Amino acid sequence: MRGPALPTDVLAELRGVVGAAHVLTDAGRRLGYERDWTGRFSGRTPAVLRPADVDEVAAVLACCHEAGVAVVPQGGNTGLVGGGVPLRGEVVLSLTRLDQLGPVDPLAAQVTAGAGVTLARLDAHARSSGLAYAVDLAARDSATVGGTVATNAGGLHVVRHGATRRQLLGVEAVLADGRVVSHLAGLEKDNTGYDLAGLLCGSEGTLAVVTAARLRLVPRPAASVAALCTFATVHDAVAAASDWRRRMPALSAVEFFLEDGMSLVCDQLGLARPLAAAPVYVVVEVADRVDPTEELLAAVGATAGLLDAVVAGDERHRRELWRFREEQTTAINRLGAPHKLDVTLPAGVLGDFPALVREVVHAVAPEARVWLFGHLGDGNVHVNVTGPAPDDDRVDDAVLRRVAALGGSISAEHGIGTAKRRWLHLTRSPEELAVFRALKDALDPRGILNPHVLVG
Ligand code: 2HG
Ligand code: ZN
Repeated sequence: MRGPALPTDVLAELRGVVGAAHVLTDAGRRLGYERDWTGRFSGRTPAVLRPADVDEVAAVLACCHEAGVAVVPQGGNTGLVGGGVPLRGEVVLSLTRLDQLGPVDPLAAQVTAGAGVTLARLDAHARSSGLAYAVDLAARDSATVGGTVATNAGGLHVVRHGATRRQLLGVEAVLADGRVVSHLAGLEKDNTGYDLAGLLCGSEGTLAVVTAARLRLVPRPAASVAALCTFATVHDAVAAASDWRRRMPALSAVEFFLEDGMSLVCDQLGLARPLAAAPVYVVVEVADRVDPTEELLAAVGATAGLLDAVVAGDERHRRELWRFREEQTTAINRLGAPHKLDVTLPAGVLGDFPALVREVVHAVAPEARVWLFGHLGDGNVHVNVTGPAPDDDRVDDAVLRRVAALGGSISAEHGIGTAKRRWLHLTRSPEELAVFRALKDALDPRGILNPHVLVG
């Protein structure tokens, strides 16, 4: 099957830049780049380009800019808002071959990583110097530095270390017309004008293509201990999370899911339940230089409203407990492409949110199933809705409007992509959106970078 057309002279020039073997035009080889992980967002591309380094990225963009060819940058293709797939015939610019890792600077606790380095590889590299990369998420083996910078990815340890922007000391990036901007010295104090790295972080490939990043590393904890706790209500779990935050400076994760999610994961994976069934499950983890087991046991033991808890006795057990939380996404996806509504709520409304959101969803889609899980420690709920057709966005509309009315954000950590473009105005003022537009027009005047995403 042929994809959308690209002028023959442009295709020939691109082949000259990256080598014919790295211009994928046949349907079978394009497929994995054309469809997002959930299967909800897909399109067709005339070609997938796989440059090897920043110079090739620059030459590709110069060529596409000249020819007015739209480009979608793509990392590990693990995004969940349709921000990295060709929606209307764009060329896909895959950055996975930019996988160079610089030496860890032990004095500064920093490293420079190419856009295509996966989070798992980056963390393994940091480990050899007794350090760690703070951003971790279930898609760690595929998600890349470039993609996580472009989306300001959050993940499991935001409660302790913040999201990607907090780890970022500088970027190398290619502008729409092929010019390279690079600021990778990694000086902790560098107050010399606009923070381009901060701007490109979370810009979702609409302002420039990130090719490398200078990243902060954190001390590698000697021991991580996790417990799985159960509660009767989300209110109780929220109060526990707040209490743990106060008591345990080394708290590294507070994650929740509900009984239907536990049941789904156990059924699908054939896992035995680690605790008696309960309405709410929370994984709490503490990571420290010295074994924090006693600290965690004391904090969990003193938790008001706790129904039951199991503390992982060793590393294998800790990983087993995490599986119940980390497998939520894959288990739900097996039911059919869900509507993914990644939202943050103020702490004060989190407890009421589950009942509220079900009411909102069922008012527009009575048959829909609502799955809730996420990062309780930072108020981030992943509302997954299965049932409605992928292009029926009445549920998205109702939920996002309600979240905004409650003072929350319509995207906590996944970004806007194409999925939430229509609702960006709910959490960004007309003045802010005008600034977004001015930045886009200044940096990408021909509108070739990810044109149907975020501000597109
Ligand atoms: C997670 O926290 C990811 O597991 C995915 O952000 C969330 O599947 C989702 O909705
Ligand atoms: Zn998440």
